[in-house]
Amino acid sequence: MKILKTLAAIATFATIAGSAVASDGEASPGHGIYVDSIVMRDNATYVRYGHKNKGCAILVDKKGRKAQNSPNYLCSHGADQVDYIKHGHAKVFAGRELHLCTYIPQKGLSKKHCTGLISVREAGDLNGDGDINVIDMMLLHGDIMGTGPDSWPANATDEDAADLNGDGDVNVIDLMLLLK
Ligand SMILES: [Ca+2]
Ligand SMILES: [Ca+2]
Repeated sequence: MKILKTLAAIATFATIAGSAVASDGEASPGHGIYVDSIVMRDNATYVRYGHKNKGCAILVDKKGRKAQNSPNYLCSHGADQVDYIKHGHAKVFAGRELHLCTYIPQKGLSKKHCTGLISVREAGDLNGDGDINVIDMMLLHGDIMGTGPDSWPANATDEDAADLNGDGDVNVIDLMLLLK
């Protein structure tokens, strides 16, 4: 709790932290697929996406290279799906820009049908600046206490990056994990 008090004492810097929030490229609608966030958490990459189309989606980098292999096609239909890809099967790292492209087994990858690019974020990097530091701790503390800057979260990736244990809630457990 001592750390919490320290964080509260420096909460006035929250507005400064808020101004440093980096905005990810908002994903634009693809061919029946959209992606909200790609967050690395523990030993997996979590993709929050919606899928209203036949076929599957696959993560692709901006040069058109597949960022995952075939067993990890994202095929769930319906909105707000979350799927994860174990590391080792995907060349995914924080800061990499990826998008989802339609993949139909008979036709292969369709580069014409892709979402907008979105930066891969490591859980705990709330502001997306590539580091996990005291600014992220202040943002998370402010979010939990309801005293954070209005500028955060700026997008779905910000929100998902705050959920360190991936249980769907942002609370003091996530803060404890961030402080480790
Ligand atoms: Ca950060
Ligand atoms: Ca959580």
